[in-house]
Amino acid sequence: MSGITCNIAGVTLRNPVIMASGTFGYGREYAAYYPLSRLGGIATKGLTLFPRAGNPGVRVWETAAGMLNSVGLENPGVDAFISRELDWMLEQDTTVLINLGGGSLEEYVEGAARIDAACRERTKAGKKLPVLLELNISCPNVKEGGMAFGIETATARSVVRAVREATGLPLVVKLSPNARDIVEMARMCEAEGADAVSLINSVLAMKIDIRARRSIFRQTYAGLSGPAIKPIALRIVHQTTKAVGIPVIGIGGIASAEDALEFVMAGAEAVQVGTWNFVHPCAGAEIAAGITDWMCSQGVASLDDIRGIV
Ligand code: RRO
Repeated sequence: MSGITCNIAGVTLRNPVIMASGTFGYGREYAAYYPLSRLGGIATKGLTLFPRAGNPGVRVWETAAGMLNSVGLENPGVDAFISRELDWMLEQDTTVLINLGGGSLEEYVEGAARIDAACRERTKAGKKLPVLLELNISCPNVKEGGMAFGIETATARSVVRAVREATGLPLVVKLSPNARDIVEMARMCEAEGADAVSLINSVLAMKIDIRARRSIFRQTYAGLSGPAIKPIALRIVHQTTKAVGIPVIGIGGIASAEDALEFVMAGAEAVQVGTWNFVHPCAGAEIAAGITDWMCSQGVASLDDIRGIV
């Protein structure tokens, strides 16, 4: 069904269902459950220029309708990703969103430049390259990076501008609901030449161990995701799509085709499924198939016919 494809910065996705960063690794474990070509795309675990061990102590905690995480950007670093994972991901016949975090402006720029060079090399070698760079300025769990750049628009602007100059790859900026003004942030991304924005990252939250009388998490706060945040995410996506002309990728608690369709009706070009991958490993493929079923049952030939209808 062609009406289910979507387009982000000239890259055509088979369907609008992308696996969210940090919930899908680099795809290898999930490939045992279904062909990853059933997905619109996969966002990698957040990468940084150098490897990071992540946060000590408790990293995940289930809540009534979602989960808290304090992973702390554990990743093998950009170079290891390029040498060990990138080619495998490109063979899976789906779009790859390379999620990039950083602890300083220089680290973001160097990380983006290395990813850009690796992609250029592969394009020259004749490889098809459905790759987007997803710039993460919204990680809530590391002191010296991520969200520190995504709260104030002026600070975020310097990162978006510098990364935009460092790469010709299609650029998606992943935004934080903890930003002072996320709509203004999205407008800034558009003005600085970003091709799309993705939102929302997890919501800063907390869990207290009343026996120990302290936070469960060493960093005190953690990121809340899952169905608990879906109505908030939907509201923010709706506000943002009305304010910018670039595509918005909706993220936040999507657990069914119906949830995904709500985001499309709010104006999202595509969606990301995160926490639900931990509940049902086949969630992504089932949600994509469910969207097609719904369209057939409703006589909707193209998602364009319902996108932003609300
Ligand atoms: O690794 C993390 O702790 C993390 C990241 Br990079 C992010 O972007 N969002 C999140 O909830 N956790």
